[in-house]
Amino acid sequence: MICGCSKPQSSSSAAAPAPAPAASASAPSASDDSGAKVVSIEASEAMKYNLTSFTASPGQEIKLTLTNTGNQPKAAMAHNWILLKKGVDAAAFDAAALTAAATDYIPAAQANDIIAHTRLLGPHESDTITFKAPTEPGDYTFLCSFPAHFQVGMKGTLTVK
Ligand SMILES: [Cu+2]
Repeated sequence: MICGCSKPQSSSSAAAPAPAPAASASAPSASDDSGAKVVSIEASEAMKYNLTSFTASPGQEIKLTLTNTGNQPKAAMAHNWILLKKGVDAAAFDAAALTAAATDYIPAAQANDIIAHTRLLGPHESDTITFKAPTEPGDYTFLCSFPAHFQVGMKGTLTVK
């Protein structure tokens, strides 16, 4: 239709009630608005994760943040978080990662062993990734592949159930 009207369609600018502020700012480890499971993990200079096990439903979306709480330079002490597929030999994966410094200790030949991973974090850096939990119930190992960290226990388990 042709509309010569000059009157701008008052598109609810000022009159519109402000949308209710999202009441979801809290809820630290539950779910966000999309139903994703929110997980926050700290990686310390003690070469440990502060969270070594958590659960998810099959196929659930997971929003995971890894934070490196340490002060040491990245070359000496960095951390990542790598979730391996079921049945992958974590020790063998970690051994392969040792030679993958050029790719931040993510071994290219083992890319198929990985469900999800963060980037390698220097001091006080953090990274947030979103991925879907496996659909098959069971235990899935996660680890830090920076040299020696897995061997001293920088690992944990995601249980899908
Ligand atoms: Cu580490």
